[in-house]
Amino acid sequence: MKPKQYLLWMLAAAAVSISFSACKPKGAGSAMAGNAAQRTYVPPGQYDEFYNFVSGGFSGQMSVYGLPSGRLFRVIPVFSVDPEKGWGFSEETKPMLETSHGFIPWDDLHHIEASFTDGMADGKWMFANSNNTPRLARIDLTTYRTAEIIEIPNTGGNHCSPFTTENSEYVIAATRFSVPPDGPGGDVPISSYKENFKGHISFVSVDKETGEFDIAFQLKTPGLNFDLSSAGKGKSNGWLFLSCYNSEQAHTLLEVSASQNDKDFILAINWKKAEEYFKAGKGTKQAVRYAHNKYNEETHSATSEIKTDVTVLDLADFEDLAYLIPCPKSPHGTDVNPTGEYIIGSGKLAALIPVFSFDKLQNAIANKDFEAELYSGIPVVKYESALYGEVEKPGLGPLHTEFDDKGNAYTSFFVSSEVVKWNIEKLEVIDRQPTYYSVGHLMVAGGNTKKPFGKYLVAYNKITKDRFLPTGPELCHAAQLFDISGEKMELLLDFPTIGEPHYAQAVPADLIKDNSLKIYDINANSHPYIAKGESEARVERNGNTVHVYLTTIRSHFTPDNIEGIQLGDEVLFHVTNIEQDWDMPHGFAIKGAGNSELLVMPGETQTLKWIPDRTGIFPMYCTDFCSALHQEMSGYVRVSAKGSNVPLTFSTGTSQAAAGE
Ligand code: K7E
Ligand code: CUA
Repeated sequence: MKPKQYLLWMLAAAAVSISFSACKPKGAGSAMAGNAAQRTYVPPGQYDEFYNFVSGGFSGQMSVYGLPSGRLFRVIPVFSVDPEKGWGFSEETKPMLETSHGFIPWDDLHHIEASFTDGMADGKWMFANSNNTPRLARIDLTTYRTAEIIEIPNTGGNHCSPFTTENSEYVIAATRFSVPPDGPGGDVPISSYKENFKGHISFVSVDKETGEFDIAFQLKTPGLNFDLSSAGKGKSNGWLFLSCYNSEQAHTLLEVSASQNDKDFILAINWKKAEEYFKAGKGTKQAVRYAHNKYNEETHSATSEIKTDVTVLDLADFEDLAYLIPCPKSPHGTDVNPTGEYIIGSGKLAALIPVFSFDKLQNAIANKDFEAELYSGIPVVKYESALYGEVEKPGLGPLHTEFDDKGNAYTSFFVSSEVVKWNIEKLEVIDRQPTYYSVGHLMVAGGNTKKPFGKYLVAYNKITKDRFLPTGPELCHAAQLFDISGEKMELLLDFPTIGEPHYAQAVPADLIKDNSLKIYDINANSHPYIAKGESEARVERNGNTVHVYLTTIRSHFTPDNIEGIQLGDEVLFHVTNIEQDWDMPHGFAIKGAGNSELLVMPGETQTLKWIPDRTGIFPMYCTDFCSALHQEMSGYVRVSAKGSNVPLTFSTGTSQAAAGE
């Protein structure tokens, strides 16, 4: 965009933002279904039709809602600590947040994508990205917990991630900010961007049975900013399409300097070919450092390991891996339709939507129908040669597109604050509905799979002023549910969300609800500090470390009286919940502890570290209302001066036992 055009666009954007703060978008209310309440009402005791897994943005969490009710079921800490669950506070979960930079208890989670089998969500896992310190997470849909986090080397901001291939062969993660590759060579002038800054696209393999991640290989690219991507499906399976902005390779004031070119690119990668090269031993091993963290369900403990190399294939060394497709005006989303034939680009500053054809792209590549080579050797396919057609005047500022089961696409428009339904083959707009306000991502149930369910669309909106009761300077972000089963979209429901929602997935409840874990089998618990029953509960001193093997069952701790702790001790409460009933967690907290509670599931062991800072009596108690006598579920710890002659003892009821040395 020329600077003048840019100015015009800014003015247009400003006008829209003024108008929506002054009055509701045109047609407000008209698209609201008259019987909306009935259609979203899930009567008490009944289940929702879909699970909706929604990114929590800068809260670092993923939240789980029901559709169509919008009811919130669970918040899952992913790149965050969560005092409600003790996640990141218990000794067992801390390693999940280790990185090559040390312990990092926060990140910015933008995208959630399901594990796929044959292009359909298989209900095993959800994958999530972190946008700041580059990481990829796998969330287990039996425990609704984060099972694994892997750090991504050579990457500066893991925004273009995670995108799953048709059979979850790989979860793909690409860098948002190109940066010099990891290692000592990174100390270069920022102005040397064009020579020294590179992009990397990581192919993280997923074990079919366990889901375990491994970085198979990376592709090194010219210094571009990758925004989003979609793996091909059906006929385009084996290809990957990534939107890139900053084709200008600017390194300052990107708002203007990265908006100069009329067109940026979609980078099309033949990943099956890249995989062949990798398997044939091509590429070079680079020394890097990245953390790989796994949670073990049997030891109930996470481990963190630093890995030290990665195989990199440089696109400059291969002729047939990558092609650039010109795409108007700073593309954001790039989305592949259910048949795999159409690739939809969304230029953030564009007033049209380009639809590319996979068949035409293949022909153009076969015929070398290129307009140029850029960045030392990547062919640029002619725009017209890859283009199926353009949707004219769809709205302002397209961001993301999802699909239904009837050949229609739904695109979110940030600037004009609406969702637009259009027919892919005819390139015609069918319907448009305002959102309140400034929609980012949108999601159709199954909308990124080979067979969308197509019943519901959810818009995830950035601004909610005047939609909910005010709560100070910060208002909630929100989701809006539309019924898309008819010709016109109908607004059914607004519901607030946790953090800032970006992408989301919806999975039919029937596919996963019966897989939900009810308890951990205590006989399979191999935590090194388990007490399998009250008879194994005890206190042991090892120098200045005191291990408390503590059990919980309705409604007492064993032991519940402990004496002989001294100042200077580090006390580790290893709490085993010996219940074997569903929905029977117990909590644990002690006065002055510098972390959160523990919330321990039936059959699980978790450890709270406590370093007392003064002498006296310290109450401990169960934090989860577990029975009528929950309030009685408590105990005392006595702390004496260092070197005191109070013996180490523990008891429950009247039996007073001397603690083991
Ligand atoms: Cu929110 Cu996917 Cu980070 Cu668009 S991105 S809105
Ligand atoms: Cu156990 Cu309350």
